[in-house]
Amino acid sequence: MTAIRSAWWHRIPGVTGSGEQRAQRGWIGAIAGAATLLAFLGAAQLAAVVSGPSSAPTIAIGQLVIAHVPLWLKDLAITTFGEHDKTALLSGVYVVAVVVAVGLGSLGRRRVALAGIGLLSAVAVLAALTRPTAGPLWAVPALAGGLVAAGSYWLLTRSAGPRGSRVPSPGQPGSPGAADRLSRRRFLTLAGSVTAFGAATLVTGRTVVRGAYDAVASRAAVVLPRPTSSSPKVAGTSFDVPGLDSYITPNDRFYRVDTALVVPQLSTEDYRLRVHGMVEHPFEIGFDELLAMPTVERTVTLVCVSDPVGGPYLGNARWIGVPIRHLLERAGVRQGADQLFMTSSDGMTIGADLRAATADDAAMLAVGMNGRPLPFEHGFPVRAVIPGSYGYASACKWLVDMEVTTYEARTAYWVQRGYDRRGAIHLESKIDTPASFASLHAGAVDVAGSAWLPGVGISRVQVKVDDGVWHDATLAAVDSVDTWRLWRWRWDATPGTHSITVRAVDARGRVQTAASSGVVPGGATGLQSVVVTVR
Ligand SMILES: Nc1nc2c(c(=O)[nH]1)N[C@H]1C(S)=C(S)[C@@H](COP(=O)(O)O)O[C@H]1N2
Ligand SMILES: [Mo]
Repeated sequence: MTAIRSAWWHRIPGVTGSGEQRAQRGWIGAIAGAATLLAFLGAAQLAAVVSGPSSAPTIAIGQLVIAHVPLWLKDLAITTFGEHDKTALLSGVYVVAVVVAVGLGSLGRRRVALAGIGLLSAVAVLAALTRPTAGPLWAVPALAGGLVAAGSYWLLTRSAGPRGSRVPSPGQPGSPGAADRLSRRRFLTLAGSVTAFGAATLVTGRTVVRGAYDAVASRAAVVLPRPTSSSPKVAGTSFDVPGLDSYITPNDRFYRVDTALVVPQLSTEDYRLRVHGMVEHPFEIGFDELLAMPTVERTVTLVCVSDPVGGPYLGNARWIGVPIRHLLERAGVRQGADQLFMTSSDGMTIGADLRAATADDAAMLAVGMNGRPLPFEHGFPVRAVIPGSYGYASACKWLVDMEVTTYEARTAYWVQRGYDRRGAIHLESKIDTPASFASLHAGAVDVAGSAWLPGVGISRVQVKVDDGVWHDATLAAVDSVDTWRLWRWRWDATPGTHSITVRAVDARGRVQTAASSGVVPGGATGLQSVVVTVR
């Protein structure tokens, strides 16, 4: 009751305190809260022009959440939202902010609201300053947002109250009802203006800030080197079966997994890669100098540890890049090192097995993907590709730092969160077609999919129907042992409900395990089955 009595919107003339009017006043407070939040976000977004898109409050808070999210929740988010996990997270941040702002606003208490604005600014400042790549300027957006929000709120609440000269006194023209309407109109006009200001700065601020920090022109100017060595272009790497993945995954269909709410934009002109740690000659290298080194083109399949059995988080591309071993030969690796610890421009850390990173030329710092400069989402201008380990333990995107070290000395991001440090990819296979629960006609049915163990290769794929015998599938050609291998099997389908199961055998003769394990800590294992109905 005290809260209601002390609410600022109670000063609007004509309030008698009836339940209906109170509810109406609550609405006014809620509108003030929502408008103030929008002003905060908009002003902060615009101010982020001095510090970059990642310093904006929603992004900084979102990144803070990502850094602390428990593994089960992260896996739940990936399985529920797939590659829309980032949109889902940002929507969550917005929803919480709106609920809190509207809730606090509807209390109608200035102190509570101002405390709320202060708290929001403080959280956003802290979130921004604790990001791994933050500078002191990263505090600016949230501070600017807080100031503008406090000002907006003050204006809004003042407009609704009778303070100052606007109190209608006896003898003045106008009844209390008219003053009430006047006051409300004034409030709504102001609320509309604050909302419009917030929305406009939010939308234009986003465009302005992204534009100021993008590297689109830099990427457009990149001319990829002609690889000094290229794996042969092999015929017969795919089958003409509808629903089967293509051997090479087009860039715009390649899966994307990372923790970046804003895709980093590094220009090649400013690009520097540091090579240091347990080496004789630490050095820094720029983009052009890197491209001047001998380059290779190799086809390598990338797999995410979060890929469930039969899942979509893998892809195969032809990468152009500089073998990591050339860089490390130049640096001179010292005895005792066993880890290549990589850091990206957005502060991700990825530790790769040093031996795997130097064993073969296919372990490279890639600059090209399927004949194009790396897309921004896939690590422009430089990323690592190391066959045989899941992405979290090999494939650092937006790479800016390589430290030769030991597993003992340095622990990478996902390993800190419970994943296996080596991250060796498991021998796996999947069925692309028919889809689960497909309804088919009896007779010839094409069953097809892929199987992979990058670094080793696939020698055989087998398919069985229900509890029948294993049949050998036909294998497509591959241009290296580092890629998935497409397979097909012609099934003479009989009416009824059937399950189709696949398994692979690697080039060393090992059979894919049927034992199923979950994603954490070392990646999923088990056999994929699809259930289909044949009429
Ligand atoms: N900088 C950075 N690099 C990263 C990641 C990341 O979050 N940040 N994710 C890794 C993971 S978990 C995977 S599976 C691969 C995915 O690469 P892609 O998005 O190009 O398919 O990138 C790896 N490199
Ligand atoms: Mo991953």
